[in-house]
Amino acid sequence: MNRTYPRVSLIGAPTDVGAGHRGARLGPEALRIAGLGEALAARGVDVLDRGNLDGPRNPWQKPVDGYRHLPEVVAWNRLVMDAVGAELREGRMPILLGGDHCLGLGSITAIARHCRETGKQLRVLWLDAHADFNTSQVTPSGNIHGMPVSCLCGIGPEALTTLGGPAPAMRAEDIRQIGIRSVDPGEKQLIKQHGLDVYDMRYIDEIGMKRVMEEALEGVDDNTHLHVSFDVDFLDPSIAPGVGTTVPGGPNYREAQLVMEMIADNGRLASLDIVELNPILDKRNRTAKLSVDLVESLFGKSTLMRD
Ligand code: 5AB
Ligand code: MN
Ligand code: MN
Ligand code: MN
Repeated sequence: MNRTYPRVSLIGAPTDVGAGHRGARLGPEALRIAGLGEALAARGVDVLDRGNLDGPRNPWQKPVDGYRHLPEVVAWNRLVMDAVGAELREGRMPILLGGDHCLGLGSITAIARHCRETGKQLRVLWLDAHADFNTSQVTPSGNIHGMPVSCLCGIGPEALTTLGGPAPAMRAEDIRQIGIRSVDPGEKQLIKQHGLDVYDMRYIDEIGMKRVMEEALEGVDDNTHLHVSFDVDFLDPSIAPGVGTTVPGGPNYREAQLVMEMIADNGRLASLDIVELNPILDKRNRTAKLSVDLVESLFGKSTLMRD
């Protein structure tokens, strides 16, 4: 299969203001050191590393009214939204190097706006152990990296839900969540209420990753902007220890590869977040290297003889 890829821009967002552990701020450097840029270039991709965004430091405070570091989370997401939007306007594919997953809000807000401007349909694949659909009322932690999906759907503090304008950035039906295995009780109710499409580990065990991906990619056509939000804790912790919130029972190496390969075969990937990598908790940058390996598959490096 001969593939041509759009030009890619790497955007580093070195922060962990949305998380409950510190260390995800080192994610962008760990991914660079693991060779992300070089690996993409070796696949024939035109890659530009835009360096790191410069936002507020992590004040490391307790939550206030159910949110930890809300002003800092808003500031970082504005920076990310603007940076991602600028790449899209130039016709480049943004790859956001997080940073914690609160940044998915800024990234997808920019992408959703781009879709409205270009008349494209949006499809988000949310690869994660968690649904990230909490609110200040139901969150067990106050950590905003557990809230980006609800905020994108218009549920949350105004400063976050109106980041890109008065209307919600996204509809619940625009997203498919894959690999989910840790959902808080109040969060579960909200997910049901809003009808989110969740392919949890039980479902993956029962029908297999191939069919799950076929379902998740159904309807993704030439008129679709496909965004992948890859929370590294999606992966089983036995292969990916370098994350703040490990949950056992995740996809193994081959299942994760298949996810990436099937997205590559679909051919509509137009933007990507790589988030929640925490090098402080990693073993010799192993999780960063695995992430790079998986991104190579996302860009068509098949382990099989299909080329
Ligand atoms: B991640 C938890 N649901 O809200 C919460 O890593 C964990 O971006 C959130 O998926 C994990 O604190 C957020 C318990
Ligand atoms: Mn997440
Ligand atoms: Mn997660
Ligand atoms: Mn996490």
